[in-house]
Amino acid sequence: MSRTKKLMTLERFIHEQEHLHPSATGEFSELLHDLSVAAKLVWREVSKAGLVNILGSTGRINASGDTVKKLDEFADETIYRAMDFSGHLCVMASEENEDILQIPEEYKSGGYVLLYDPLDGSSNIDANITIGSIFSIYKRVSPGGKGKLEDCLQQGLKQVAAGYIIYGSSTVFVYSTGRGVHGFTLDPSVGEFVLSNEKIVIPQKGKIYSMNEGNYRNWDEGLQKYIQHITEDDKPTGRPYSLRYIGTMVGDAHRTLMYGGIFAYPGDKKNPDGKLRLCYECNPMAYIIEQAGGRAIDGKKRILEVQPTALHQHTPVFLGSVEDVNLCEEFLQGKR
Ligand code: P6P
Repeated sequence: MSRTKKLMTLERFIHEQEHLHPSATGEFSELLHDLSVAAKLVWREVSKAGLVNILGSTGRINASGDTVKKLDEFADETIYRAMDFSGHLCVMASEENEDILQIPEEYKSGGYVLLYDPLDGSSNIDANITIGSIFSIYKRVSPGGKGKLEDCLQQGLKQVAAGYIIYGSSTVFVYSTGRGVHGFTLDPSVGEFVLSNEKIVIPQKGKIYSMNEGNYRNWDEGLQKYIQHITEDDKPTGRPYSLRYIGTMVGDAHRTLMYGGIFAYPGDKKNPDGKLRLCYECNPMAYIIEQAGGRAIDGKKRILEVQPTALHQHTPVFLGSVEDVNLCEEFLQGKR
């Protein structure tokens, strides 16, 4: 019989990874397990969104000024409720909530911190375009008891794990704990995430750029020159690049991870810090891209080195293949 790919569930993989850390207590594995349960519950609603009247808006506006869609609210509550009783978290923070989210009094406070964007790209829900959930896990830094804001405002390089669930043509759980990036595809018939992409490595160079060129006229000159450069017709140097952009960071970043190239949401004259959130979107995605061998910068420095000062602060972001991000950086810094 031909040696097919090993039938490894996310559950089993998490526990195998745990054994690689002699000091592991199993807390971390249980956290990731609970997240995978939340992911399946969100998937169940996302996958039938067109059938059940949970499309449309709640009429609320979230901390980032975005209109909150019903599915957003469902995903936010589902993740919180799946994680709050674990006893492993001292505090959570969600992109949908202005302030940090305390663990209910009746549950034990633990040594980890969870930040999450429950449903990234929700403006695409009604058009059935790929959306996703994003998460970051940190160790607490406050001494004990209830978690604090300082636990949630850590540099991205302090993440002990990060990842996302992408609800697309299939549902894939992608994560890293610092030992490479791995993808697990949901098999709905058995309700298990099964290993589909072990050790994802991003290509050194791609042929796709992914940014909202509708903002081109507001971008700084260096970025405009970069776009002009990569869209010139020069076959020997692999140009012109193709533009692919769906307006869901999880989808655009996942395609960049799998195919290579560059994704960016730059700052511009109107919004110097861009639109994407440092803590909920850029840090986890930067962690994944770097773990896969790519780069993630804000135009001046590593995203993971930025010290957050506010939960919902925005940052410009340029992430993807090393050669593509390096070249873009040269144009941004006026070296080309
Ligand atoms: P624009 C979705 O609302 C989101 O936060 C990211 O997922 C996505 O990359 C970006 O905004 C899209 O923004 O301005 O291009 O519509």
